[in-house]
Amino acid sequence: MAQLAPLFEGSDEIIFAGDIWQEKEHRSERPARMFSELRELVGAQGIFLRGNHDPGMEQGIAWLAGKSVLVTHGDAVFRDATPWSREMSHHRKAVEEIVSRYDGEDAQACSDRARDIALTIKPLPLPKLPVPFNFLATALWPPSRTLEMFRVWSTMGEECLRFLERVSPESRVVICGHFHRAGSWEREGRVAINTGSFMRTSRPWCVDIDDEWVTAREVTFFDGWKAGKVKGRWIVKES
Ligand SMILES: [Mn+2]
Repeated sequence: MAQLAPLFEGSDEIIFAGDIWQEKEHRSERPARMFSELRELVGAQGIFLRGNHDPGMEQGIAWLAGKSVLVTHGDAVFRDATPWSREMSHHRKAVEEIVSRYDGEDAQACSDRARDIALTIKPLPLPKLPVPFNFLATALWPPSRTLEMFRVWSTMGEECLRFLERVSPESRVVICGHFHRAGSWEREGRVAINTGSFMRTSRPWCVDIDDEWVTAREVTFFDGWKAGKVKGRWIVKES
């Protein structure tokens, strides 16, 4: 866990945008132990937002620089939270019932709706195949799921921008994860930043925010984790 420390140097607050660990029906004690080590490492500076894998955490959204920057996990962006999930077809009715309870179009309501959906959906066991074939099999079957994943993958930047415009038109930046695709998307003075996934073989981003600038950097793993190459830089508020 200490190898993460260089990433946090010089920060007053460190926001984690959800899915830090598998809170629901985890199979070993290791994730819970690692999560508590992480909490210890960042201490009072850490702000842990909930994601669909850890929906029990209290806070779902964080505002920075007034209401210029919104940080949230990303499942709030879609009305059905994780439309590509394997479990969705088994819980379609319950999900529709939750969606119908939320007509609010503010960020908090969208986040709460996503939390309720995450708490309702029970993870399905993976097929009994060796890793990584068990994951691959679920990604490729049924084909409608593969298509849905591809659709979300290719449109999620635009979706995040539309979400920000809908829930907080006065805001300029939305930062999330959830979609496992690091990148930035801009339209009409707004920017959506996705930090991607911190899973093995991924190239995640981190984002520095100060009074003036939002700076996205690629995280490198050589010789301890570090914030490396700048991938994008935006002024927090238009003057
Ligand atoms: Mn997620």
